[in-house]
Amino acid sequence: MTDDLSTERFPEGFAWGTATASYQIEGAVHADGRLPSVWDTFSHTPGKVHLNQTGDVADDHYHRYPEDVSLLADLGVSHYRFSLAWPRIQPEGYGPLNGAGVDFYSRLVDELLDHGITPWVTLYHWDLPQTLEDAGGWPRRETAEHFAEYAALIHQRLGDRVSDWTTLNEPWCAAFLGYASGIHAPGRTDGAAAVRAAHHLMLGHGLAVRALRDQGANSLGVTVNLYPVDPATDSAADRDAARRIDGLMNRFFLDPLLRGSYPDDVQKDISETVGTEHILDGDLATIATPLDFLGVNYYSRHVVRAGTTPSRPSHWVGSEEVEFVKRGVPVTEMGWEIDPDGLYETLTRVWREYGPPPLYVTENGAAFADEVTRDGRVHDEDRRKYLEEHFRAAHRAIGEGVDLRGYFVWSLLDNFEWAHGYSKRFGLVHVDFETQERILKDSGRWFSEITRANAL
Ligand code: IFM
Repeated sequence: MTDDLSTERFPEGFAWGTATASYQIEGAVHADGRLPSVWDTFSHTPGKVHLNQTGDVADDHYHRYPEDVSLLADLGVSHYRFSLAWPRIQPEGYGPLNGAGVDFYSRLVDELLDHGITPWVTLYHWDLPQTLEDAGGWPRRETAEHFAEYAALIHQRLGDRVSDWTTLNEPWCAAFLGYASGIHAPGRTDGAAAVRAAHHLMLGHGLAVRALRDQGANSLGVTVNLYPVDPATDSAADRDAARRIDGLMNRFFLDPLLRGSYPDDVQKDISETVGTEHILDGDLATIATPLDFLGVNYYSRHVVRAGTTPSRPSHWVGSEEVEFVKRGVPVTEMGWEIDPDGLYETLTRVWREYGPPPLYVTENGAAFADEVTRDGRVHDEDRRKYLEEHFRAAHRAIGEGVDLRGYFVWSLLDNFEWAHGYSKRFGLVHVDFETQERILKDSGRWFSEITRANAL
């Protein structure tokens, strides 16, 4: 690395980007042959999402993508991370591709390339075709096989123009929020199903990596969401609570993906809930198929202590009694503690303990209660400061030898924040959900200076 890091320059060629996900921005849920995903079903089930809001229209990105790509160009980003809606491309989750759905992504990719922006595709950001959920969902092994088939088919159609492929976004959320606590789609509350879902998500990832590799792909990765987990005190019980949550949140995914094994302590923690019959010979070798990069999503830190009363339903399978402690430090609108050091710790830890392929921060950002002021602007200094502090933390990790190649801000646009509906705004661009008017926030203007200077 030849750059002078003391001037807080980022390495040459550093990928600056923003990230989005299909269900959160596209809308057009009935357009051109798309069938429902689990999120359509979930959001249309009364009481599941804030104010019963849905992704039916969202940011109407399906129709407004040219405007959104020109916003990306204004931001000066070199990369754009977005996900493909499986039920748009292969509406039932198996069988032939839906040409009209493929064409949408083909047009989007061309528009990005015309603006000199590298498309960075995520194959799965939680919108499982409802047909596959009806057949058993991720707890069922066949879903992993369907996923790999879908990956191979769409790679055949877009692989001539898209080089960078991420299989999954945040398998922890898809498995444990979706199947254990049920606060995300499909809303099941079955800890054993969640553990099996996690395994099959990772198996699907490994099968897809192999399939794409066979087709010549050479920039393949997966995105996990990681948190540093600290004990509230130095007591043995609190330290054990931290071990448990770190195990389920971080190591339960990093170990299989990067070492080809599940952590023994976590297997023991969950053993009363679920057996290991779903793990077949060869699965772990498939899951640990070598990668070209690892995507890290980082938002906050967990501080935990031992508790006595299990809370159910819970996404902390086998550790339902652990309590989460608030330290009283500033939080975002999500209630998440702002902790840039946690990003530094996460990146350096993964680098040190796992010796992974090059890293990318595939998501980091913050929701704040933005307001459009009379000058027609959004003066979101809190978000700008949040990003600056996190960029500095990433820079520090690079200075200590972490091979971090890029940083994607979550998110390009205010969007459908899952169970929170439209109540949490993460965008660098403000969206008026009535009129669909977009306004570049001050944080976005500032970000465009960073991307162009490649320095803080
Ligand atoms: O909006 C989500 C995204 O879909 C996945 N990562 C976290 C973001 C903020 O909650």
